[in-house]
Amino acid sequence: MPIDISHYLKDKSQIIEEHLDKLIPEKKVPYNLLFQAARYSLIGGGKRIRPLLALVTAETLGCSPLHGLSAVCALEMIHTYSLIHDDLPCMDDDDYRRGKPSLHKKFPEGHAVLTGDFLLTLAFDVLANDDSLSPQQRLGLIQTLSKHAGGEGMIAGQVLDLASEGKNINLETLQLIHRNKTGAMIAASIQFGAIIAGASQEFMGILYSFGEDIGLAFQIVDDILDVTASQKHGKYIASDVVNNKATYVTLLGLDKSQQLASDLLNTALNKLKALPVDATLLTKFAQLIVNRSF
Ligand code: GRG
Repeated sequence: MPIDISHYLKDKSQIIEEHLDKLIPEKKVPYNLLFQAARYSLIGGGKRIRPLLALVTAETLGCSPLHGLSAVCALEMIHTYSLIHDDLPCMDDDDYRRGKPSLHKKFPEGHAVLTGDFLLTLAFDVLANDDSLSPQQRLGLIQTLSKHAGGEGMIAGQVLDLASEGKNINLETLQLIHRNKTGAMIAASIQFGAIIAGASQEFMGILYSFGEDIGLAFQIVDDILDVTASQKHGKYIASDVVNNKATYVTLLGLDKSQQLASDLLNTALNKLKALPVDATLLTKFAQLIVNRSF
């Protein structure tokens, strides 16, 4: 029977949601505010693209469903911390996130900084302690995450992004920013799935390259949606314009950006053909990510 990908992803998202809820319970401690704030940002919002990508990749490689569930939740913790910090007045200064007030609008700003720090730290704690995985796998995941979320990935991209605000940058610099700021965590998510499934170096390389293409396509689509969603909702000015940021749309225009995202998707999907497995799930999910409308 053909796979109903939407149904499949909805089921898995629900499981991720319940697991995140268990990983960050409220606590009867004098500093429970920290757990409340972490739960405010982490639970009940977001598309869960990164943990879902890791689970779908692992399953594509023949791993039993939900193996490494705690480990993939660490990806969502890092992603959520990055959104909390990105929304702060010293960065993008966004008042809303995931359909509700940003964390620093709901809690004192200092708490928002600390909650981001907490989620960042907790992610590595969760990885180190996922006893469904071997010590070697846990180490591999910790190495992958520290590299892609850190100074050779997401933080590097964010620094470049901040430094480029209000400047005329070229396409090469924009691509470097996007590949690091957003693409690195998407590629890391695919690598998580490959490590959890115990993939060979050869398969790991193919999947990683697939992840890099999808990661860049994801961000190009985000640039496109920033413009098209603001047009649709009657906002004349997209948030990237407000923040004086160069995007694929400002550098290439809407049509060329759309074409580039679609070319990247096709290139990525062709890479999957080299894998001796049925990659239907991963293919459908990648198509959904690149063709998403929110
Ligand atoms: C502060 C260290 C640090 C890094 C921030 C990821 C990031 C770097 C900033 C986010 C800014 C942003 C909105 C970038 C656009 C692409 C992106 C990451 C969108 C949000 O990801 P989704 O669409 O969000 O997966 P949900 O809410 O569905 O999880």
